[in-house]
Amino acid sequence: MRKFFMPLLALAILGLIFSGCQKKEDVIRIGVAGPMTGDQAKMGTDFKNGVTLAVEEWNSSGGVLGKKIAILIEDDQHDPKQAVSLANKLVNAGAVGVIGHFNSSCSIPASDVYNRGGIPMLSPGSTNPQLTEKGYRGVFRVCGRDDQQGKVGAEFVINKLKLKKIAIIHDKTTYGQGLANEFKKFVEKNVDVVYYGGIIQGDKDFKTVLTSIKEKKPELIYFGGIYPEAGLLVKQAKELNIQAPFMSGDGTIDPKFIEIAGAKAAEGTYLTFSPDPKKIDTAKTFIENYEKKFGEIGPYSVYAYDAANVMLSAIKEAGSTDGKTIIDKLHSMEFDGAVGKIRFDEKGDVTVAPYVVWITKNGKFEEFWKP
Ligand code: ABU
Repeated sequence: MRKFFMPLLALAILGLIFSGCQKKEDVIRIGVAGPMTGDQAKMGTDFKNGVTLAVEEWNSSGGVLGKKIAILIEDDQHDPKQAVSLANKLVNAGAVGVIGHFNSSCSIPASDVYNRGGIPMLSPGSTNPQLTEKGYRGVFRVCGRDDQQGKVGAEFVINKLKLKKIAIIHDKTTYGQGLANEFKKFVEKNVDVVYYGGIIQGDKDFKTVLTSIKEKKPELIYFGGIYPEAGLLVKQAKELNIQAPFMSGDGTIDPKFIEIAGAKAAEGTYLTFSPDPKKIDTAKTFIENYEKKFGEIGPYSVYAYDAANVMLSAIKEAGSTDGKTIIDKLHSMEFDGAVGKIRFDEKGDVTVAPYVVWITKNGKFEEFWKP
């Protein structure tokens, strides 16, 4: 009896192992990394939703290279150490490419890991120039850069608002301070910067710094940072009866900013960001499908969606999941994104990155000025 069952049992175990291995190799894994929890979770959720929609569309038409696509979602909590740790986890889990991260302070150190692992990373939202200045061939972004964004902000203050006296605050992060510095570099040729200083990301009370700024009587307060602190700054400025409007960048343009500041205090805030996807014909189907599934699009939903489609199109065209082959395709191809044609330069930046100025009006954001 034993003689009969033992070989059968061994065969069954082998079969199970074999089918398990087959299953593992039958999917192509794409990582998605960003702040999925905590005070910036809205941005990570927009990434996750955009990539999910793209992957579901690919999977419903057969996947890529005859395999289904699986998403590995990782939460960096906008912490650089956590970003490096999960980047290693994604490489070890066999991700063939990563869509992420959001924060430049996470994308930059994580890019070292992806570069060593030989896989491409495509950030939908990290705008600090340093990300693509390290010479890593596999690092790309589908958004613009803060040297472009800071310049447009400065042109707006000089040419449209014609201001003479402004204050600049930043959150001391790679992104926030970097953007504030780019803006300052361009604006101070024509405008007197009467205050320049940092706050701590995560702090809740900014009344001391705002009181110092009020005494200098600036005509506008520029903030380099993200919406949780931007919302509190604007709210507390209003409580201190500061009349000067605020201006900020792409880290602030989220409905959460208006929610935190309150619609009344947020009214009239200027923000630099890319043009409204609702005015772009090629984004129409994406917006309809996204809103049916997840509700209103966030600022980075479309960029995460485009980043995933770019990555998967490169894999399809490469006919391979080999990192170097995908990276070569990413450099040589032109992609049809929801926001328009996407092509990368030799650094991994998009060749076209328009920035415009938006304004907060009646609890919503609307496009206001083009350079
Ligand atoms: N660019 C928006 C904020 C994210 C970052 O670059 O850190």
